[in-house]
Amino acid sequence: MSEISRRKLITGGIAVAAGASAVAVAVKLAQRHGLIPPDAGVFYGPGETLTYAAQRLLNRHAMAREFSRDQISANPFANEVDPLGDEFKHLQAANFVDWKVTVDGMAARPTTFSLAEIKSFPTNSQITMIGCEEGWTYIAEWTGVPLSYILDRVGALPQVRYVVYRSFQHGWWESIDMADALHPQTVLATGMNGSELPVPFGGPVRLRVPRQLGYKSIKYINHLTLTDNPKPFGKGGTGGSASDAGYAWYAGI
Ligand SMILES: Nc1nc2c(c(=O)[nH]1)N[C@H]1C(S)=C(S)[C@@H](COP(=O)(O)O)O[C@H]1N2
Ligand SMILES: [Mo]
Repeated sequence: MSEISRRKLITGGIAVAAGASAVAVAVKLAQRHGLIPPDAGVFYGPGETLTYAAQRLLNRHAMAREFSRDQISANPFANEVDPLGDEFKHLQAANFVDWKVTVDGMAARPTTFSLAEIKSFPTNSQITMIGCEEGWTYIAEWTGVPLSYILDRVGALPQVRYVVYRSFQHGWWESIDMADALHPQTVLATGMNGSELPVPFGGPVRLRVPRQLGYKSIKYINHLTLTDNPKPFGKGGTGGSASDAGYAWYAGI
C-alpha cells in the first residue's frame, strides 16, 4: 500500500472513531491556531486538515528517523525526471560553476548565491529514508546546509510563514511551513552517500525534506521565495506542484 493511501486510511480511521462532530471541533481548533494547510478546501477536506493540525500540535519538533551507515541502500532508485534540456547540459558540462540559487521575497537581504557559496556554508549529514507516494523507498546519507541557515543569512522577516522552492525544471515546485523550513533535518543537499549529489538524484542542489514524502524533496533547486502566502504561486492555488495535481500539500510521514 502506498504511503498516501495508508495515511488516508489512518486519517479516515481517526475521523470515524472520533465522529464527525469531533472532527469539526478539531478543524475549528486548527483554524484558531492557524494550522490550515494551503490546499484545505480545494481537493482535501477536514481529514487532511486534521492530519496536518495534529502533526503540528503534537510533533512540531519530532525528527525523521535516522538509520545507521550499514542500512544505506546499495542500489538507491532515482525516480525518472523529464529531460533537463540544453541549458542544464551546459551548466553540467562546466561542473555547475554557474549554478545559482536565488533567495527572495520577505527577506532583509535577498541574495543570489553561487553553488560554491552554498557549499562553503556549514553542513550537516543525515541518513534518512525517502519514500515516493507510489510506494518505493530507499535510505541514503544526505549532506547539505540547513535551510534555517540560509533563512538566517538572508534575514528572513518575522512575517514569513512559508518557503516556496522551485526547480530549474519548469513546473516543479513546492512549499513548506516554518516548522519544516526551520527543522534541523531540512537541508539544501549538495552531497549524497559521501560524494557530490548525482544529477539523477537532483544534483547539484536538492531540498531534502525528510519529514515528508519524496515529492516534497524537489531536485535542481535554483529559487527560494519567502512568503506569508504560497497560494498565488503556480496555477492551482494549493501551494505546490504535487498538490496542484491532486496530492496532499502536507505529505508528513
Ligand atoms: N525537479 C524534480 N524534483 C523531484 C521530482 C521530479 O521529477 N523533478 N520527482 C519527485 C518525486 S515524485 C519523488 S518521489 C522524489 C524521488 O526522489 P529520487 O529520484 O531521489 O528517488 O523526487 C521528487 N523531486
Ligand atoms: Mo514520487
